[in-house]
Amino acid sequence: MKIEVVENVMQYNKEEADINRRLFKANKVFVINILSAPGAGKTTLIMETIRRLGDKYNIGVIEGDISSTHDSEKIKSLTDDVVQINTGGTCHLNASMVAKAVEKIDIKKLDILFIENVGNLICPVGFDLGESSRLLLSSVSEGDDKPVKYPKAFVKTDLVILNKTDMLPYSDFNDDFFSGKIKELNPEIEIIRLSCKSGQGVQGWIDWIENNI
Ligand SMILES: Nc1nc2c(ncn2[C@@H]2O[C@H](COP(=O)(O)OP(=O)(O)OP(=O)(O)O)[C@@H](O)[C@H]2O)c(=O)[nH]1
Ligand SMILES: [Mg+2]
Repeated sequence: MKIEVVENVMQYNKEEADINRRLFKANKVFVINILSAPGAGKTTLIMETIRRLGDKYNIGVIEGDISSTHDSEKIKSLTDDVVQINTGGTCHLNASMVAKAVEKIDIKKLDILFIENVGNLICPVGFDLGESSRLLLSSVSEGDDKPVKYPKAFVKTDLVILNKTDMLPYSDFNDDFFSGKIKELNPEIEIIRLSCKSGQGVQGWIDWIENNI
């Protein structure tokens, strides 16, 4: 009985995600769902991307957090097209929350929509939001063992970014171990290494967007 309820929830989410996907496609919006642990740099990466691509594309942002408008206020300094979802304790976004948030944005005028998921490497993984691509953002300060401990997050993604590479000289992060584990889990996946702080490698991410949009 319990299993049936869980399946129903996931089936409902899938149907809602498909509706979102059709809406995004009809409006030619490239939607990127960003997953990471808390503090890996999702908001910083979104802001850096808007700084670099904001003159060329109309970029909107849906900010997912358990509470507060802290991140959306930062984004607001760069674009008006930002909507905050406060999940009120739920540890991930779902497709219905995104559908409601999208009603508050002029989706027709957007080229790119970032969805910053709730910082968490477990719960958001199973919830399709209707995105075009999923990005798993990891960072040097979290350690090199995240692919071992949270494997599903590294399997169900279209791209992995390793952020905060400016911290490599001050840490014992082993990139061979990190990338080796990811390749075992997801042999075809691309890994982009960058630092939002120094700017090193960020162009690789910008190129990835422009090649996939
Ligand atoms: N050293 C260094 N710090 C960074 C880098 N990118 C982001 N940070 C810092 O990391 C901290 C967290 O960054 P955020 O962008 O808020 O991270 P987040 O993933 O959005 O965090 P949550 O929304 O709380 O999950 C901030 O103090 C950033 O300035 C980087 O490349 N290098
Ligand atoms: Mg954030």
